[in-house]
Amino acid sequence: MYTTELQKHPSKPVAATEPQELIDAFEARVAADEFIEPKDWMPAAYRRTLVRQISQHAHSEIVGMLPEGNWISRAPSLRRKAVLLAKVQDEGGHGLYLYAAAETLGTAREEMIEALHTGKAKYSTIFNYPTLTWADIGAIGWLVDGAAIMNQVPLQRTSYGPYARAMVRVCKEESFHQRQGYEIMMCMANGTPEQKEMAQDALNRWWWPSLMMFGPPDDESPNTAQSMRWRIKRDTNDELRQHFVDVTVPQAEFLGLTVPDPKLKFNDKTGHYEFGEIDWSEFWNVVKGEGPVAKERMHDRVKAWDEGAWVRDAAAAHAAKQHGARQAAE
Ligand code: FAQ
Repeated sequence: MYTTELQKHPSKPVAATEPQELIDAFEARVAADEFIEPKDWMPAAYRRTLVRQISQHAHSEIVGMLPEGNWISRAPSLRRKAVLLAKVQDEGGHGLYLYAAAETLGTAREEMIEALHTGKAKYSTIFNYPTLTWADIGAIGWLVDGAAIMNQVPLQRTSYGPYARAMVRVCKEESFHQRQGYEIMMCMANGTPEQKEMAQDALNRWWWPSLMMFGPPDDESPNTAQSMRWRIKRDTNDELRQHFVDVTVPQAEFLGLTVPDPKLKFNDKTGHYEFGEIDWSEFWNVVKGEGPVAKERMHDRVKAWDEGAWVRDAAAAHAAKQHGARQAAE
């Protein structure tokens, strides 16, 4: 089964064998907001946490190409096709920067890909939901890229240098993606009654899974406390989720669409929206590999990897040839 294993103790305490003076120096640098770089000393658990998070982030970008890639040939105009094609290519690029950032921690890309394909590594739950209509492409750009930006902007200041720097470009591109999604939603919400209905239906289906993207509630998030101490995460899951709701609800109102949450209510005292209970059993089922299209996604990923073998072989042969030619010339 394409399950994603749940680790019981993902951020084990720093091993007793690690010299205390190195740990102290590392923690002082993190506390001073210095970037940790690949050749710097770091606790093994910090390295493990980063490889876990960055590789899962990379997998999410690559698997995330599938639901939208599915619509390139069906986009309603040449302009829409070109824009969507560019967006899907951007997501592929994000995956590559992220794999490269994770590789600087000493884990081979093949190892990470193998973990994805065998169900040992996770990727974002959101990509296990199907894209049923063109309005879903608008909803993904608006909500999914919107949630991704909310999470990734603070990651530009994450404590590991290569991850933080990769995020700078990713965030610029995601911001463009969010706008293209919102523009699709504006066209549909202001179109025919049938188009508006499609836009509302897409919002109904993507709203709750988008809120789940931020991860479990803080009191059920085993990694948050340590990741916040190490400044890998800059905000907690619940803080980012609340920020997303506060920013996105007025956008839905502007579209004339209704957020599918009868408990949604603006609280004048706190200045935040209150929202209904998230179905966490659905979230954990999807994390465990039981999402509506989880098996299809993994099948398509493995197929793409297998069918791309000749491209990787050709690129490696070309690089070896170039290297040989350079050596002969020296
Ligand atoms: N899906 O203790 P926490 C995108 C797992 S990019 C699946 O809170 P943590 C771009 C979590 O891994 C979207 N699993 O964990 C795009 C952990 O299991 P583990 C991806 C999830 O790491 C747009 C366990 O639950 N973005 O969309 C999820 O502190 C459009 C306990 O959770 C990133 O990856 C989930 N939603 O916080 C592409 C951002 N949530 O690993 C195409 C970077 C939690 O211990 C089209 N990552 N889990 O076995 C992060 O910020 C964090 O890793 C969190 C989770 C916030 C996702």
